[in-house]
Amino acid sequence: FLKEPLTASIVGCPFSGGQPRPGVDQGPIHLVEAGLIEQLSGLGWKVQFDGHHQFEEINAAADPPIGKLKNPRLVSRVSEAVAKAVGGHAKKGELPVTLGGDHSLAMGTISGTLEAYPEACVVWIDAHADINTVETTDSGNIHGMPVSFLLGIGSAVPEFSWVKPLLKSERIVYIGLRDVDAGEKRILKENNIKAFSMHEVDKYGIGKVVEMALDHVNPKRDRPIHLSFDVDALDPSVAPSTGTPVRGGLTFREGHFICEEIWSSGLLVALDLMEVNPSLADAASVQQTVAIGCSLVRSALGETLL
Ligand code: 5AB
Ligand code: MN
Ligand code: MN
Ligand code: MN
Repeated sequence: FLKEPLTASIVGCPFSGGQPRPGVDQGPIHLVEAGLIEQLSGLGWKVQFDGHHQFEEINAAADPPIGKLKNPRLVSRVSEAVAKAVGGHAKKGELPVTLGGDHSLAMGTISGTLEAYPEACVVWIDAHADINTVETTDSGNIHGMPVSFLLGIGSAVPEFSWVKPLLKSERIVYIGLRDVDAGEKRILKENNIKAFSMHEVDKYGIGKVVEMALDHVNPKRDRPIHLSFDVDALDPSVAPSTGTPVRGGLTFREGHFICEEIWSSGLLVALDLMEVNPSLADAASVQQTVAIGCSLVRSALGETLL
């Protein structure tokens, strides 16, 4: 699906409005400063990056909650801008690499991908399902909700009417889950959404899990793949600097293996690397998390061990 010369378009999204912890907006800046662009060039990619996105600002007074949802107008407008950016790159046959920022941004990135590739499927790597609806969310943090908006489940929020329910429930698969809210568990069951939790990773091994995951969303291995990777899928000992760490996560190798396999499929059309928060944890932990963010992206873009 990608055009030659292979071109990675970096969509830097310094955005934290989908959750309450400051600092996740610095994630993309740290990833780029750590040398990500040069590293991808080194792998042979043509890399386009013309600076991080400057998002419109809406102050808190002008953006009161809608129901429980926090910063709804800001999250909606930022994601809409991201959808346009990602969709534009995808339509040109470039690979959009979105650097978050919090995971509410995936509402935008996946909308953009599906606009360019209606048949695309989503592989969502996360400790969390991010599928709360207006009805089920407890926190009101929209980074825990993007998947429900993409599927069109839960009551519609007029502010988000630009998000088209373009994602079908059989076109998304999860790997790494271990902190799923009760309401989310119900939604996953009711909608027959395939999910491989850490239990399945332990039971079958990551190799078999990735194979089963792709068999589900991409049985003929002919659909474009959008990979949305939340660094909190990794164990906190591996990637400590993130807003909602949960113990018992993917190892360093398991995380990279997923990226390597998706690249090997030849079907990757969009990548998100989300929830790196350089203001959480000590300097060494930050450096470690940022370095792992970069190496996950490299693995997804074809870096091999041999
Ligand atoms: B993340 C929680 N389910 O809705 C909620 O980091 C956590 O993008 C969401 O995966 C975590 O607030 C969102 C409790
Ligand atoms: Mn997430
Ligand atoms: Mn998460
Ligand atoms: Mn988060």
